[in-house]
This record gives sequence, C-alpha cells and structure tokens, in this order.
Amino acid sequence: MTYETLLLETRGRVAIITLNRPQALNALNSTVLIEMRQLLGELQADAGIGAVVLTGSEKAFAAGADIKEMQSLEFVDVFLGDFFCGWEEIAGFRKPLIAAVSGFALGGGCELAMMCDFIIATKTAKFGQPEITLGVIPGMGGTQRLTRAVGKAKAMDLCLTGRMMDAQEAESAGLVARIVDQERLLEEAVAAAEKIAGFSQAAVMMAKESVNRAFEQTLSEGLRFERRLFHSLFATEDQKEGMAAFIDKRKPAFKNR
Ligand code: CO8
Repeated sequence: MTYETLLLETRGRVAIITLNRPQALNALNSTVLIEMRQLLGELQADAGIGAVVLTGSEKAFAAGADIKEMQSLEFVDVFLGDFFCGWEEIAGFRKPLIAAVSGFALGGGCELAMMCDFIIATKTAKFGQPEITLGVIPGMGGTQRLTRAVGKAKAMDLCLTGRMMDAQEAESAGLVARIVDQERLLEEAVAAAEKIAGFSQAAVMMAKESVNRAFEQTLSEGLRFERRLFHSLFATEDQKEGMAAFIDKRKPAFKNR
C-alpha cells in the first residue's frame, strides 16, 4: 500500500512512519489524518510489529494543522463535524509509538508528538503552540497534554505568547525524553523501539496503558488500575519465562503468550 502523505519502512519488528508533505512542512491536513488512521490500524493488527517510530523531515516534524485547509471553515463546519476528533485515535494506538522530532513541532505537530509515548528530539527541535497568533487555540489536546507534561506555568507561557521552546528547554521541562545529534535521531529512536519490541508485548502494552492512566485519573484510581494490570501479567507465560531467565542468569525468550 502506498500513501500520498506518509512513507512506511519496516526494520524487523519496528515500523517507521515518516510524514511526507515537504512542501507544507508536514502540515497535518485531512489526508494525513485519513492515512495515519488507516496505517496505524494496519500496524495495530500486524503481529509482526512490536513498536512504531513516527518522524518527519530534518526541517519539520510537523508545522501544525494545515492552516490553508482550515482557513475558510465556519463554526458549524468544525462543530458539527467535530473537527480534529479523529486525531484522538492516534493517542489510542495501543502499541508503543515513539516520536523522533527534528525541526518544527508546532501546533498540531506538537500535539501529535505529545500523543506519542515519548519524544526523542534533535538539538534543532522547536516545540510550540502558536495557535494564539492565528486567532484560535490548540484543538488537538495542546492545552491538556502540554499542561500535564510541563506544568501550568510553562504551558500558559507557550499557549498565551505562542513562543517556541528549543529542545533543551523542552527536555528540562519534561516534554522531551532524550536529545540526540541530528544524524543519530532515527537510529536512536529505532534502537529504543527495537528494545521495546523485544519485550513481552502484553507487558509493554499494559505499561503504556497504565502510564497513560496517570494522565487521566486520580492517584488512587491509577494505583488500583496499575495493580490490577500487574496481577493479570501473572497469567502469562512471559512472566514465568522473564523471572526464570533472571534467576538462571540467561536472556529471556519471550513468546508473547
Ligand atoms: N499549514 C499550512 N501550510 C504551512 C504550515 C501550516 N501549518 N506551516 C508551513 N506551511 C507552508 C507555508 O505556507 C509555505 O508554503 P508556500 O511555500 O506555499 O508559501 C511552506 O509551508 C514553507 O513554510 P515557510 O515558508 O513559512 O517556512 P519558514 O521556514 O519561513 O517558517 C515556520 C517556518 C516558522 C514553521 C512557519 O511556516 C510557520 O509559522 N508555520 C505555521 C505554524 C503554525 O502556526 N502552526 C499552528 C497551526 S494551527 C494548529 O496546528 C491547530 C489549530 C487548532 C484549531 C482548532 C480548530 C477546531
């Protein structure tokens, strides 16, 4: 299957999706959304894929939602169609999804990166929610996910002034997990994805689901949820194998059972 706005490469159990609208700095239009949903659906169902890396170009991960596509929309268009709600499906992708960010990650681009499980960025990466400069506000989760990621003060600063923060500031604030050199970006992201894809898939997916709960629930609810998932892993062969391998001082052979 070929896509108009995305490139797909697989390396072993890792899929690499590259946003490919260079003429618009990878601005996210409706075709990108349709194709991302379809592709992630296929990768979700593909037992041969254990983790996914999402990246863009050196200049831009994504410079936001497509302003040219949105410009002429009226309130009833966006309200009745619940404009942007489809992007939430990306956050619902159940396998690990790593954002490898170089250059601009602005507006919807920053929001898309935040829907991923963690962000690996180059020193040139720039994050921001500049919607205020266009007379709107973030519409794909920016006011919510950014606030949870970096706290109220910095989220307010970014959303109200529209300024960008560089990779260093984003890492110190907790938005970015690792900063790497430009030429190592994809290598580092794929290496992390390969490592994750080598673990028991049930444990990996439960860890993801449980960390994501921390964003949405009270501490006591989240702790209970985590404990229940933890209990359920004792029903897997991978738990027996993982613990036996540790005691035997050998590498575990996970079977995703
Ligand atoms: N949408 C459409 N086209 C874009 C976008 C975009 N977000 N960003 C860049 N482009 C296009 C430019 O128009 C230009 O096209 P052309 O060559 O045809 O003129 C091409 O990409 C290259 O861009 P520039 O020439 O501007 O490149 P520069 O290096 O000079 O500048 C910037 C790079 C600083 C990233 C600049 O392009 C920029 O500021 N882009 C817009 C960033 C932005 O404001 N993003 C937020 C968009 S809004 C959003 O994401 C969510 C809205 C939520 C609304 C909720 C409604 C329900």
